Amino acid sequence: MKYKSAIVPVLLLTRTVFAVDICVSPNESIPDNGSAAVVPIFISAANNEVIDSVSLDLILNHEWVGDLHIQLRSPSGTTITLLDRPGIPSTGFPGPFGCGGHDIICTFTDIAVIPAESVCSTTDSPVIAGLVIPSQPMDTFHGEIVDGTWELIVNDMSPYDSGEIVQVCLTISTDTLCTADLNNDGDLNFFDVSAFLSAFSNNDPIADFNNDGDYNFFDISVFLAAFTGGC
Ligand SMILES: [Ca+2]
Ligand SMILES: [Ca+2]
Ligand SMILES: [Ca+2]
Ligand SMILES: [Ca+2]
Repeated sequence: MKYKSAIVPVLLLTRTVFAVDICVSPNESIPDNGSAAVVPIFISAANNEVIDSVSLDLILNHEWVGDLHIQLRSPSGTTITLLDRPGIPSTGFPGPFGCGGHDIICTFTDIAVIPAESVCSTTDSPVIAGLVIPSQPMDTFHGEIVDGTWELIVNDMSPYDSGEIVQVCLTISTDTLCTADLNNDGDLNFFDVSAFLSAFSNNDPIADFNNDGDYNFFDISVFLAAFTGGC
């Protein structure tokens, strides 16, 4: 008597397998009330490594943090604002020119509980410290490729007080896309093979596994390698 197994292997669509933790120390002056200071951060990763989460550590000296507008741009060109002139618009304290505190030593992360914009003191230095929530969520980058040039973009929006970017560290965890899961259901099984063969016979670009515009043995070979490699 033959039995059919009722157990179907369940494989996750993606897995977190890769993490980047890279620092640069530009010691770059921020033009006072002028053009942006841009710090490039180069990351090399396979192009099926996509972003799960991002955080950024920043050490920045400045005499008046309320002058600062800080953004982070991904290799895909998505730009989020990390800090947008803390204390502006003013609600009384600290006054019309924003937070007059000195210096930043902080980590911008979505898991913080205090918005960076809400922190101000005239006595604490660094005034923006510890874990802080960026103006726009880091999760905006979720699912984008990691590989390429990231940019920290810092503007000083007001005359008289100035500063410099001392150090920037980018920490990124990634997911690896499961390319053989062609029906995108999180499992690798007969249905993916069937979907591949159907796409292959129709010259559907999803079957062009080696990305050369042709549909031939090499695509079958790359697909089978991805399939047997699992997710
Ligand atoms: Ca603001
Ligand atoms: Ca200034
Ligand atoms: Ca599947
Ligand atoms: Ca091909």
